[in-house]
Amino acid sequence: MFYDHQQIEKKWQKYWEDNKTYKTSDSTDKPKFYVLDMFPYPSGAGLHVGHPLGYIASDIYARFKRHQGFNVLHPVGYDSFGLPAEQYAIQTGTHPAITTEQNITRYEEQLRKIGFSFDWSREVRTSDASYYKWTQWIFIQLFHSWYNKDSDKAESIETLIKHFEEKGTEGLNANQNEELNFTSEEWKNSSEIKKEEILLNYRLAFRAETTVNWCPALGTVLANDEIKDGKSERGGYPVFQKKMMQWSMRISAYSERLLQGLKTLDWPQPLKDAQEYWIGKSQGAQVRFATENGETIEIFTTRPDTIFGATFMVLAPENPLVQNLTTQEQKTEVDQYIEETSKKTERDRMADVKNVSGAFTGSYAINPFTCKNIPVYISDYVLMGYGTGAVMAVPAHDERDHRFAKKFNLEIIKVVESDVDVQEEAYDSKDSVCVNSDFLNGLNYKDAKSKIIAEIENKGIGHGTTNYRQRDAIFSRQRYWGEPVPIYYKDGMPYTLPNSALPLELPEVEKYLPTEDGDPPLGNAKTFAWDEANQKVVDTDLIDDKTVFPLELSTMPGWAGSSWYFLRYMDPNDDAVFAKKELTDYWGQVDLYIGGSEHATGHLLYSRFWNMFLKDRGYIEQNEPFQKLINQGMILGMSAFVYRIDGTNQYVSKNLIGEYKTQAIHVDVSLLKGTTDELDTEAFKSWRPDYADAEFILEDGKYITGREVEKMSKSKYNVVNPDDICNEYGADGLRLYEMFLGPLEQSKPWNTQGLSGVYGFLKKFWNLYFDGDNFSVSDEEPTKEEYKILHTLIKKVNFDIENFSFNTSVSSFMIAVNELQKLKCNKRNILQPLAVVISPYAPHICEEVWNLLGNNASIEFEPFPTLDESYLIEDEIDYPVSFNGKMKFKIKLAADLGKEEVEKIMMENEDVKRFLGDKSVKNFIFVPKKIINIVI
Ligand code: ANZ
Repeated sequence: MFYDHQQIEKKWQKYWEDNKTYKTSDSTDKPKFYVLDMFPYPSGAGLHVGHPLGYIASDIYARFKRHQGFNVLHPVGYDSFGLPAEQYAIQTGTHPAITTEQNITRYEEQLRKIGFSFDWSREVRTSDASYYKWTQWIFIQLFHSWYNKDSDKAESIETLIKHFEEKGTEGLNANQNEELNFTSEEWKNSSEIKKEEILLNYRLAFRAETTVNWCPALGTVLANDEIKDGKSERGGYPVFQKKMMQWSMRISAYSERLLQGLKTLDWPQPLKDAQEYWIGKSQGAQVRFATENGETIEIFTTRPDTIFGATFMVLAPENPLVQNLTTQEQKTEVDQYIEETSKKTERDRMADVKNVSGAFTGSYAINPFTCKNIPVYISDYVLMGYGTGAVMAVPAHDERDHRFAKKFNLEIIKVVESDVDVQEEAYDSKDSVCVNSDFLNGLNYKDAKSKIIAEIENKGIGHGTTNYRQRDAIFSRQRYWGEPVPIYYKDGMPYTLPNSALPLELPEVEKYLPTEDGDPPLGNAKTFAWDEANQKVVDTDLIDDKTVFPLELSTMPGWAGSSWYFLRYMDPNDDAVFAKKELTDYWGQVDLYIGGSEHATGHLLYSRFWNMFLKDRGYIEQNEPFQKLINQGMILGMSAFVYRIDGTNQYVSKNLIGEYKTQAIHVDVSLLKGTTDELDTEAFKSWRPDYADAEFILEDGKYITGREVEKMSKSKYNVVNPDDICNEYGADGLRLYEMFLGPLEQSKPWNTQGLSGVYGFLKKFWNLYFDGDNFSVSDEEPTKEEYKILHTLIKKVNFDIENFSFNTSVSSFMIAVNELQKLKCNKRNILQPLAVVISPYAPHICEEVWNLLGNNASIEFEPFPTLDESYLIEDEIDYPVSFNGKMKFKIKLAADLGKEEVEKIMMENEDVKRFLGDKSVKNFIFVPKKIINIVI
């Protein structure tokens, strides 16, 4: 029977949609299972075959769990705010909402064609006002919260105000920007503005002057993970350091919990390592060094045990102390150096370890342990945002300090033995001991560290401390296409909008560029001011700073909406809460999350942070959002090249290049003939005007292109569109093939040629159910052999899916179907369960045969066939028979025979008699189902 995949797939996709087959109920007795994909940004280019890889894997898993009787939540949505639609708006004037809508329509069409079992009714879009209303609401909750280090969680700002009213700052243990000290009287006597200013110092969403990565070409601030090699990741524009007043999120308050939480997660180790490194916990001490002119320099060190070797100090050029420490003579040099530093990004500063540079301030500090005067320098290798922005330099034991000392001719004193390589960390070994100071002599690293910290505390010049590299996350973007921040300004202080005013909708603007005054694009909006008295958004012209106030003009970063979407899927249409507690309780954690490893230190940290915050404030129960996570590998493209002979419009076929001087040029893979490497030269000529009169040097009448594996990308012309594959081989073919390519986590090249293999398998599977053109399945009882094939497969697929080894399942399907075909098996008791086993991978064809088998309901909720191990038990064992341990021959014996019976049979066996000759048996060794060994 002809396997008409197009007709079958269309039919079932319509059936699923009409019958809402995958709509998930919230009230069932079934146990829950939450399978989530990292939702896509709907780009203009549409999907290529690399995108669905993870989605196919998660879909198989979701379907498998339904067969196992779980209530599965498997949603989809769009991360639909972002730069590309806005850049397009700047170039063309098309509203980003329009571009986004078009792109989503296209994505949805493509996704539906692949037959995913998404509950489409739960779709969310981060750019929908009904969604970002709740992103804004979470922002407001963060604004009205502070981090209490004693209770180790976020609390309402009200508890902080109460503390101030009762005790001022006394006994307060908070995560804050700056350490403040005031009494309850002082608090009570402060003006409203002063109080607001103080509270901003503690809020989890706060404003502070920060050095940011400013990208003038994009007109916005970028996060560190949005920058690659000093350029913006999108567009490759230069990025500069600039000080700006910015919204920030106090993620640093959660550093320790983010670190500890990792231990509870089933995530790939490299991903955990990346987060651990990013958070960057170091234990050491903060020490104050006095200077000659009365200033105090506070430093952070992880190696207080080396303090006897601190022969100079280095400050970050931005350190505010620099002004007071710089002497008149050194001022020009220092100012010039500061100016140079401002041009470098922090990344460049950290990366450039070879070229040390710096300037002397002219001042000296006093080493509190050696009591020697040590010079104070500034250098860009010390960063302002880390520790205290100052270091004690120990050139004998720190590589960067060593280079600096060499360049500026400074003293180098070795204070630790076996730490000679000036390698940080090289010195953790037990036998390293302190030298050169009576105080620490002979002590090892740990003891020296504790002793010196105790002494530092004793002297009252510092204390032991833990530092985290992770900084607070900058939250403002000077862009249009993002969530408006629900804040207005009164007397220069930020106030949140009331919840009743949410969503604060993105206003219309005429231009998507910054205003002439350098305000973000929202500054162009005509209606974007807050009327406090009437509690509504009004025309910007009405701002009088008495009752009508300006609204915040920056928008939220891309990561805001994606930091909580997994919660919205649990209750996507609720207008009263972001998600009802009973539903977040029921769905709990995401049980399986599949997505790319590029989100390691962005999305996956931010969403853990917001999740922990929502838990702290009692809105949800679970501490961690994503219990198990898998990073799918990349599907690589097979780029094709033509070879243009330099200075001509002549192209030489790959194997004839020889002496020609040529340039390899990417050609679109769709210009190749079928699945071969041969170029369709006519199609090539009409591809671009430049190639219209191209000439070719052919081999055997053909132009053979060069092929190379590269990242799949539109710019390399090697993308394969899943729509084309679905048309030709079916969605089932695409699904099976993507899994068949190799282990999920690995990167692997796409090779269209391999598709015919899985397509052949689907046809074979289909034909098991047909006799010629007639559907034909017999009710005859299957043989043991047939059952064995089925149950071997059930066992294998169960194991494979639970271990995310989808590729090996596909090979097992092929083996099973081949064997059944050989046996001409068409028995219902085999073919019916077989369809269920294969259906998570190839749902359309399985629905069709399931239906032909006379079942009316969808195959989706059919219990996964249970394994009957008895079919797998071997009836006969092919025993190797050894004499004195040497294998001589094999013999088939019934599997259930015991030692005595086997020995009896063996003693009468002609071969055994021959090998024995006249010798007698000293020992008869029998290991059931394994070996027979006769000792003579
Ligand atoms: C003395 C010392 C001796 C240091 C030694 C290291 C080795 P991690 O592990 O990353 O926390 N440091 C402190 N603040 C800095 C800043 N703002 N910019 C650049 N470097 C800074 O690194 C902590 C170490 O990095 C600190 O310990 C300090 O140098 C330096 F043999 O102090 B150390």
